[in-house]
Amino acid sequence: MIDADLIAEATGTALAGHERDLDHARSVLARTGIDAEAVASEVARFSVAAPSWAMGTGGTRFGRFPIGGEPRTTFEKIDDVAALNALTGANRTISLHVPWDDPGDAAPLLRAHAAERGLGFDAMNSNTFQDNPSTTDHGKVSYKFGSLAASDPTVRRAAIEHNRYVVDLGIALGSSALTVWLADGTNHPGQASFRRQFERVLDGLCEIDAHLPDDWVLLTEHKPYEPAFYSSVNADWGTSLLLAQGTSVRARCLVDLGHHLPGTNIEQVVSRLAMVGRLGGFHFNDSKYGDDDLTVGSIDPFRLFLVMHELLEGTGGRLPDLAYMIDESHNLKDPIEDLIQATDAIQVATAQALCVPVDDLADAQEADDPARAASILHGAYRNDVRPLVAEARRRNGAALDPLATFRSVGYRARCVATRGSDATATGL
Ligand code: RM4
Ligand code: MN
Ligand code: MN
Repeated sequence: MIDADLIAEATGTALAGHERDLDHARSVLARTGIDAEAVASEVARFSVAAPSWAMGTGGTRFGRFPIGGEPRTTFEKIDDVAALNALTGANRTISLHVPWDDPGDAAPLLRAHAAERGLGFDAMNSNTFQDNPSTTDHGKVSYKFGSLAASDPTVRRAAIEHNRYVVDLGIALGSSALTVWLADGTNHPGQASFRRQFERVLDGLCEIDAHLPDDWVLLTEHKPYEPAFYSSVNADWGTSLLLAQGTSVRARCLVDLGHHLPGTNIEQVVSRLAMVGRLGGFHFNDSKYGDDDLTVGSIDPFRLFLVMHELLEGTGGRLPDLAYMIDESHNLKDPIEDLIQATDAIQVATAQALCVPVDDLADAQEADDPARAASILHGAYRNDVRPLVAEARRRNGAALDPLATFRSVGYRARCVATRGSDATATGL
């Protein structure tokens, strides 16, 4: 654990400087009619889930370079998320991927372990893209030729049963959403019928949705390619929307920022899905080329700002209640350090988006004045909102400078000492 006293001590030393920065930010924003208080309190309210499968170092098919002291169990992953949340105050939930993190009968214990640390469970994720040991519970099958879209009915049945099992686990954990990302697709033209694959996936999703409690939501996550390289069944937001609409009134689409072909206008995708009431969740990351799973906001922070701006459209300055999660792969950085930076980047982009004077922007748009519209939008983006984000952390009892605090308390070194220098985590 990261002791609250250590955080308070670090805050105490930096408090005077922070208050000067905050006063300055307040007065700059006041000149554009923005209430800094409203921005700080909305950022303080926001929370984004940490993924259980990225609490260890990631890798590529060319190799993996573990850093040691990684969580060996799901319980230890929760300990790491508790440490992260102590520093950021904005990661109050964890999202599990099953069977990478399958607590089985220990679900109530895991829930208690999380609750003792002030954490809850966000959307559950089902893995039917690998041949997993736990699939033996649902019939021994191979997902080589797909899961819900497979031509073999016993494979489809196993995939449906696995998803139902994940929902039951989620009920025991206090979750209320299931995210379905499928690798189903083809590598060769002619390998399968586009139509039949889509129809089978839709049938499967309907059966899974029927198993969900009333207050749950089913989220469909699209991705254009990988591991399927010729066609993916749920390849784009249009297909994802068709699947959600065909499944049930409550099914929603989840947008992973890395799951778009280069050049796609992601903020417009977000706007469309939100407009029709079918936007349900978010996976934050950044990318240069494909599903690179890099730190969100590290490559294109302006795009992240534009996405947050679209999310805020028509909400009166309150982020919609969606399943927000960070979905990154930390190949080089310490996973907790990467998650600290990711959380900060999302908070900064949120604060910048909250600084957009929306009425002025609407006037400029209606007056067909692109120069003024651009200057309003860029003006908001160029605000230095970092003192407001630090203030949001301070109000949540978290660190003014989470990365520096993480390093100064020596958390990872303690993990290496207790878990071992060769401890690696399950997941990506
Ligand atoms: C996929 C997708 C899913 C994640 C898996 C591990 O590319 O982003 O959300 O569950 O990776
Ligand atoms: Mn994802
Ligand atoms: Mn992905």
